[in-house]
Amino acid sequence: MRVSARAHPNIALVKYWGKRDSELNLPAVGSISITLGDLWTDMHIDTDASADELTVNGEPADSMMPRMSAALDQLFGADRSPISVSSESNFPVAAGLASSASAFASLVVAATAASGRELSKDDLANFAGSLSGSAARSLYGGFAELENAGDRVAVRSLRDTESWPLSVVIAITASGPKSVGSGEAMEISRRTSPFYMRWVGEQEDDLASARNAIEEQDFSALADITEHNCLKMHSVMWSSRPPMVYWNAATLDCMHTVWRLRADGVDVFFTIDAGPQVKAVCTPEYVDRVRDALGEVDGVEHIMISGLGAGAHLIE
Ligand code: 2P0
Repeated sequence: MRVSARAHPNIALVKYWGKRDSELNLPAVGSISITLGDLWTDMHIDTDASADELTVNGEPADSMMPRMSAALDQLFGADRSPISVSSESNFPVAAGLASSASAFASLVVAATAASGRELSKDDLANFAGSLSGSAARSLYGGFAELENAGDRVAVRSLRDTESWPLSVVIAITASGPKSVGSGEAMEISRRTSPFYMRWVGEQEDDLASARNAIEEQDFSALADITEHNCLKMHSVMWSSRPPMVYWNAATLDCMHTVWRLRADGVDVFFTIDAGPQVKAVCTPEYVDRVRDALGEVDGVEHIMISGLGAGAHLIE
């Protein structure tokens, strides 16, 4: 039997960085994200396999195998038959574009259906989050908030895709995999950054500001809190030992380009994750202008554009 699901990556506006329980993979802080509609991962689960296998865009992906096998054991039981898992994405994986979010969100939706079990959306989000923290948010479309709720997370929709249709222009400044994976990097920050506790302590205020800006559809307030929260997260990374600097020269040039555009009256702001890509969020009327400006920055290899999109779902 073959079951398939599609999930979209999400970009955090208020970010998750740090775990309060690394065993259960529970985040130290809540987060708010937007789900991208034009980038996707399709996950296929085949239950008539002769051995467990995992391929990503046609290539074996052994590093993801332990997390995937553990997830399948939870659903099908440890004495299950072999399962073949294959995925395709239309964007680069492991380069700071939240590919683990769309991979694990689509995996839990497809594998749960293949196992014949029915889980609530809340349980699916917790299951996805236990595999990769950001994946819990990709169960939801539009604007989503992830909150800590005891020994679980609670994810909810703050606003749907249609009621505030923002666009995201992604400047790819390096397409290789990142040097330190997010999970490991967060632990280094928790142990060594002198700013880590301050980061955790201020997150509730940042979440409240972003929630309010989204509710009021206040672009300028959302720009302000998103850039502040992003740069605060990177300050934690930079002040870790060893330091984690995911940016390159083009990353910084893109930031200045976004600020110049905004000074010229363009509704645009940036955010940057654990990688060198710059995600510029703008209103749809400014997409061409933002794309052209970022495309001219030295070192930008290519540009991807996405609107907002739906949560993870089964496909034919
Ligand atoms: C986020 N990131 O909120 C933040 C911002 C990267 C920077 O969530 O260890 O792959 O699997 O729970 O979800 C990337 O981390 O980490 C991430 P794990 P994940 O989008």
